[in-house]
Amino acid sequence: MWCLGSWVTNCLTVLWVRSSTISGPYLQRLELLKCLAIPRARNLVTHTLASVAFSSDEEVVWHGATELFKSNTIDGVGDIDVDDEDDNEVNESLIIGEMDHAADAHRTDLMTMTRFVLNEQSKYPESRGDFTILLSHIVLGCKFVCSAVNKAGLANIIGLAGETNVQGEEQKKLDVLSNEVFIKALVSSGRTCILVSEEDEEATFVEASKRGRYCVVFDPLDGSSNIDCGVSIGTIFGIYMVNDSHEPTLDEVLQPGKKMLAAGYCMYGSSCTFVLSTGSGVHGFTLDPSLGEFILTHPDIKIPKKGKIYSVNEGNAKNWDGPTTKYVEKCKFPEDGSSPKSLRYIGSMVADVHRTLLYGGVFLYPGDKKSPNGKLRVLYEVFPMSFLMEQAGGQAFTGRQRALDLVPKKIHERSPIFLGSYDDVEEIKALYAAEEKKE
Ligand code: FDP
Repeated sequence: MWCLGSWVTNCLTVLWVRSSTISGPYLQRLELLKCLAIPRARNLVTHTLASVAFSSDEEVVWHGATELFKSNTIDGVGDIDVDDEDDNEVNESLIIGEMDHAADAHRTDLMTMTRFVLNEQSKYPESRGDFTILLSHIVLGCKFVCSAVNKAGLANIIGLAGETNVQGEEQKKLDVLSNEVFIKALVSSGRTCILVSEEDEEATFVEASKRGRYCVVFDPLDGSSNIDCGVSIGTIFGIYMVNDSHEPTLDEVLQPGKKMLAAGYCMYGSSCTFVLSTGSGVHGFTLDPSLGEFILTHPDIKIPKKGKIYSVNEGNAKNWDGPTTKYVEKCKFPEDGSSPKSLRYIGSMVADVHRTLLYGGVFLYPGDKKSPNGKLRVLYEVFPMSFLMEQAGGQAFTGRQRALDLVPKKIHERSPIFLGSYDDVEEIKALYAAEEKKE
């Protein structure tokens, strides 16, 4: 007799592991558990993993897991005996009710993000699975933020938190929440050393007992001026590896973007999309809300070599320099008889870059007379997006140099940026080169 209640208890026992001790094989085992066709039990496993990952305190984890177990038991999961005739009816409708979707019938071999990264990891026998663990914590943060963004209007968490961030911008509640979630998830992964967040003036140095080899630079909720009107926003991140995790210094993150090991973003839009590069191409995953898993939907994204769209805040045009002005003029009035480019500007970097990556064209946030360094931050906006563009076959340029060659001097430094299709950025580079010759 197989009792589902004890099966769930077994799952919880398996999950009774501190997040810092989760290893690659352990994640594989979890994947297996989650793939089992018992939706409620699978959700329980997923949620329990979330509580494990968010706390490094064993008491808190155990208490959280027990509470979760209890609350899931109340609606009839924990005590269903599959072999008991009376319970069978409930159980079958429970399972069949949740599985009876045409789409589910076709889903037979799902490439989840964890599976994808584990596959990649298996190419490097010396790999200890640390990166996979780190990524699973970033993904967890993104799922949490995605859920919070979706519920924002309902839960009344939209609105000002009454604080300003280091850029002098008003902070929204969702920004604060997202930042806390990511900091906690990253620290509790036991794999990070230094964290740089757009929301925090100073970098976070992880205490020695929880320290790992990675530095994560991130903007937990980019495009926050769009929160209140429901426009797509996102999380952007880049990952470096430290040389010395015993005595880490800020120099570990003040590195050129080309030294990043991985970069990506998660877009909270009409669907939740996670785009990742670990240095061998760019891959896109879409969150399947019914599974709670990111599924590979856009393998090996390549940006079109030339695009038909330009994306810029034209409201700043009066302050632009010569090459930017000339380029935008050429987009509207091409001299070679070709059709003008279309203008698309959302004002949310993740959404504008995502469209550029898929449809081609160019996204620019240039410097101008008022703000010579533009608006976008080098470490957690310019670098990750430039890394992705190059990995997808495009280019990223600052107006002076390849964006990924830039060496930041401060963690919140800004830089002008022109990124997108190879040929379009080439045109912009030619205009800046011509300007330089004149000087
Ligand atoms: P936001 O101010 O809404 O947080 O750097 C943040 C950013 O958005 C980017 O996401 C976006 O591309 C840019 O600023 C938009 O700036 P403008 O409003 O000046 O166009």
